[in-house]
Amino acid sequence: MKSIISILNVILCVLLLQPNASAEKQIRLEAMESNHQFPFFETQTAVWSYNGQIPGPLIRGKKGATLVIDFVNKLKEPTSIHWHGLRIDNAMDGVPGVTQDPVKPGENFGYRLRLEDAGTFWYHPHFNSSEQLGRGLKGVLIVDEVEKQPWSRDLVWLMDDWLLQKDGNIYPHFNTHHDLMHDGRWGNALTVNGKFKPEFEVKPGERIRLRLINGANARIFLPHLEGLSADVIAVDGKPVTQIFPLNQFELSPGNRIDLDITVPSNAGGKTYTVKDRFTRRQFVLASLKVSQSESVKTPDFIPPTAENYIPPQDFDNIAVSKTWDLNAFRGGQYGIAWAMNSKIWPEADKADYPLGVPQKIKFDNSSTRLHPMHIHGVFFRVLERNGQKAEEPFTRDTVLVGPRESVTIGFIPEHPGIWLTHCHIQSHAEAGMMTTVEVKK
Ligand SMILES: [Cu+2]
Repeated sequence: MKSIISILNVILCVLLLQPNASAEKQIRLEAMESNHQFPFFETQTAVWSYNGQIPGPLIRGKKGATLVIDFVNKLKEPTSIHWHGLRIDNAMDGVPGVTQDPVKPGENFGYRLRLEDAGTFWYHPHFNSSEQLGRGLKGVLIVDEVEKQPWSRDLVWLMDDWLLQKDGNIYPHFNTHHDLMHDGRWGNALTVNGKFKPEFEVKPGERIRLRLINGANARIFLPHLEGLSADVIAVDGKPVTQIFPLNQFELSPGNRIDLDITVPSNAGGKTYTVKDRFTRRQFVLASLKVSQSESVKTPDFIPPTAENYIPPQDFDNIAVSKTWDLNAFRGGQYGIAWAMNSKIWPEADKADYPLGVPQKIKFDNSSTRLHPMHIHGVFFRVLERNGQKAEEPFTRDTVLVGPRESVTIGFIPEHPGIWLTHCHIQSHAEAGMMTTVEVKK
């Protein structure tokens, strides 16, 4: 009898330990006012955060699982949470006025997210976004592959910048004339995971998956790893179709890249810095400090690629179904309006498409400013830049459209609903640069 019980116990333990991909995971998120210690100041800085943490809690779930998020708004103004890059049920997309009502102070909202794609995603509000993101509301969401990959280490770096005053407070004016005349609100303090130039200890021989997320309001990052080579294995939460070396990859607000880095086995005691080279003035973002310990065995494997995901040739015989001209005019609630086809949100020039039919869209930037254009709920492929064929071996959910540049993208509408489409420079979006793509069943 005893042995039967112990066998049953073993079976029960195995069942409990068995990773269940379709499981539900409960998470509670509270948007609140809190404090954060920046190293530059003696006093703490008042911020808005999720659960009192800067950045917000790292949320992880396995592909196929469902995250059940009990969200509470403890701010003094309405808010919402958008799950950037996740292809989910439209009602869970977190866009007030489009997919849900704003979550008022003191109210709750239940988000139910079925994790369809493994990769690097993030979350942030979609209400008064310039201010709410600028005060700190953001966090990373990682969807793990069902088959665990043998990385020595998985590092997550949420890159951000803060506009801080000399007294340590956040500069309290948002969507200013200056921000709108330029490329939005650029901060004066760059952080990785809320820290200034953090050091990450690694071991010689380790193979690291480094996930870079640009959570800034407007700043573009051009990460450069000094003395280390890296391969890009995923862009915007989707494996690339062909792995390529990291050279000049511009991460605009919203973009993510996953890098494959091997620490040389003889690098014990070395420190590798990671710099941002987008502006003329280079900034150190963070560094990898290699311990003096013995070299570990470097895992030998090839990260998965997404070979057949919306191949560019699928769009060869398709005409552009929508062109959005991106430009500004005088007017709107801030005096300068950022428009798509001369219309500002909510008076937008929208698009609608039948489910499953490949579409081509063109963003025509007739302004001299930057516009990282993001479409909710889809991965798209860049097909052309300024009429020239683009050769990007990956798909995206956000593409930087440079001054006077035109970018043609292709995608297949796979999820019904109304999906917001906007510039990810928060103040441009707040000043009108938003519209929707409706996918009809
Ligand atoms: Cu813009």
